Amino acid sequence: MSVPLVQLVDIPQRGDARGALSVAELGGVLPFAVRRVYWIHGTKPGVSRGFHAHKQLRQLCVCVAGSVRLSLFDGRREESVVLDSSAKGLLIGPGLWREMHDFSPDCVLMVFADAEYDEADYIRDRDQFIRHVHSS
Ligand code: T46
Repeated sequence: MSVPLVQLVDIPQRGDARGALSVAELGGVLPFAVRRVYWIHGTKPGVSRGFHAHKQLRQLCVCVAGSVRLSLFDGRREESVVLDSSAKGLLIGPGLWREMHDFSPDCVLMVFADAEYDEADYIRDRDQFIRHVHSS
């Protein structure tokens, strides 16, 4: 049986009567040490993002406000998931073409990454990505 492309993890909720608190820590929900955090927000209406894959990078995506649909493609299969809760994280490993669609106006997508930004780790051409996965 094939492994699902969409790997969702439950983010521990430590809120109390005062409000919510969500935790992502190494050894908990994070399977890697974080070297970079970025967040995607203010995406204009109708705009889609992503359209690339990474050769090595591992990431955990958490939609901390609003919603967004992520689609993942491994060169053969495509799966899609709507992220609309800060209690769920999406783990994305290397070798997956990702696209982000249907951003709500208030969407804030926080991304924890296991490496610093490196443009050389990106494959931004879909045909090149397909060749890359079929040759490895
Ligand atoms: C990913 C998806 C989910 C930097 O200078 N440093 C950074 O850490 C990042 C992430 C981007 N940039 C620059 C590179 C571009 O000039 O910011 C600009 C926008 O980046 P990009 O077009 O790659 O953004 P998205 O939203 O299409 O993709 C991002 C991540 O780049 C990518 O790793 O997996 O979010």
